[in-house]
Amino acid sequence: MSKKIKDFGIEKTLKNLGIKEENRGTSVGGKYFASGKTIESFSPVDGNLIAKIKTSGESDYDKVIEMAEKAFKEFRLMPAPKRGEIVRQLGQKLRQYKDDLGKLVSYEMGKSLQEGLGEVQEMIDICDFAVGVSRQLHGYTMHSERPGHRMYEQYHPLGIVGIITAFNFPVAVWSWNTALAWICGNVTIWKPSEKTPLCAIACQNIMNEVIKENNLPEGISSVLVADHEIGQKLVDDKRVSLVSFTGSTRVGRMVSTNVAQRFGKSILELGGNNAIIISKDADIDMSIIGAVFGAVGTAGQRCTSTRRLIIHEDVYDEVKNRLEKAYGQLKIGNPLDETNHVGPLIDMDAVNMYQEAIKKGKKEGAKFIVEGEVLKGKGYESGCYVKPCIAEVKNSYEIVQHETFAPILYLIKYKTLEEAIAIQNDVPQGLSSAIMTQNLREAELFLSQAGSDCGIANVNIGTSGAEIGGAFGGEKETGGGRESGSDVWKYYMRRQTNTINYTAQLPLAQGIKFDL
Ligand code: UN1
Repeated sequence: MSKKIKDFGIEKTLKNLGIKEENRGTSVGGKYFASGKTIESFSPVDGNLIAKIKTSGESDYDKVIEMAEKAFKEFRLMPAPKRGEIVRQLGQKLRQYKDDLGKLVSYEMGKSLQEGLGEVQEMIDICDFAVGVSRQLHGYTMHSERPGHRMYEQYHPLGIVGIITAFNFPVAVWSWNTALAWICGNVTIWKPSEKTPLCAIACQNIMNEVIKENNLPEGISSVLVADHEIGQKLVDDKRVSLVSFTGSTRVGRMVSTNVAQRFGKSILELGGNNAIIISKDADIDMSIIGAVFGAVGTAGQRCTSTRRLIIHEDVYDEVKNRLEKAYGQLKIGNPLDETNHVGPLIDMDAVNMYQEAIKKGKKEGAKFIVEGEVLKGKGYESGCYVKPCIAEVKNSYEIVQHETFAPILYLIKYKTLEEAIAIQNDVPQGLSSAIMTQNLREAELFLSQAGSDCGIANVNIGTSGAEIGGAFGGEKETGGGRESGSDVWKYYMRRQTNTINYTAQLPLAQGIKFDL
């Protein structure tokens, strides 16, 4: 390993997280399956190879599923609050490993250390949340129309939950799914992004400790380190009751069709194209901070990143000038250094997409007020560092209608709030949205049924940084799925309506007579 990695202390981090040469791959409990090819994980921070990882082949896949099926038969019988206790222990372990895991997230994915730690905090928070929910998996009771009958509904676990996650939240999204899936009595198989396999292996190692200490069946949680072909098997597999997929709309469309074809369930968290409306009644200081963090945080690689600013004509020039100034002060560099605001993109493919988007935008007429560029020179050796940029556009430009996972911010001018809301909604995606205003009428209209059509709508907050307590997800091409808080647990269970007759007669519903 190179000296640079040693400087980051990444070797020690890997060691602390139990990542060794022999366990870098698919793991079910403490067992490893690695008959597939070897992949490499490079850090976008400095371009160095962090480690080689063994993937799973087809024969491994079936073993993983079989172990999960076996584990489910046992785990579903454990009372839900006891399963909650297991999740509580996972939360405790995550507290213990927070620093190391946060650092690995930052180094392997490229987000800032603060955001890496924040991601682990989200994992801890969802565990705490799920522990409480494990005692509240309740259904309704209804009054039967028949005398001497009782009617109620209850929720049962589904079985195997397949979790397919993206590189940008390499650990948190898994935990949102797993913590809830578990308290509901399911077992999980996680297919992480091939771009961030070490983060997943680290999580599984932490999980393995919980499994071992509680004598749980190994198959209740596994990480399947494999290519997209094995991912496809998971999607097509009838034994997988629910597929929770986070990724692009393009892939999500295929996942959803394939899962529906076999009548499986799916949760989809796909692309966003999030806007902040900045009203003439906005607190401009707050708006600038919200917009800049939303656009350049995680180098614009959150589903919830701010992609569009829809600005009232009266404050347009002021906002534009202040943004230009703020962008001039941004420090771009190593995300492990807390003084930097913007880290690298995940890889060269992402850099190419950033460049393509700028090119396309210019062709369509976008006027760049802060130009983008790929940074070169000292500290930028990985080739993944790009300059956040800002362009004045029309909402109808094709490039503006697309989600580009990069720090490109589009400015659009508006006159009336109705027009601003129409612009905000006039994209295929529907994840997150926000309005900056101190005017109650505007805020309420934005939140009303005539307002934002997104799954998340905020007032005086940016588009990113959702808390785990609310249901997270979006409408339209974002896929309609919901994850984490509120009553999202219901997605991970099957509903059963039960009617019990405690009389000696058999009256039929709807007054139907059937005498023999
Ligand atoms: C994502 O970008 O995939 O709201 C998830 C946020 C985070 C989650 C983002 N809590 O920015």
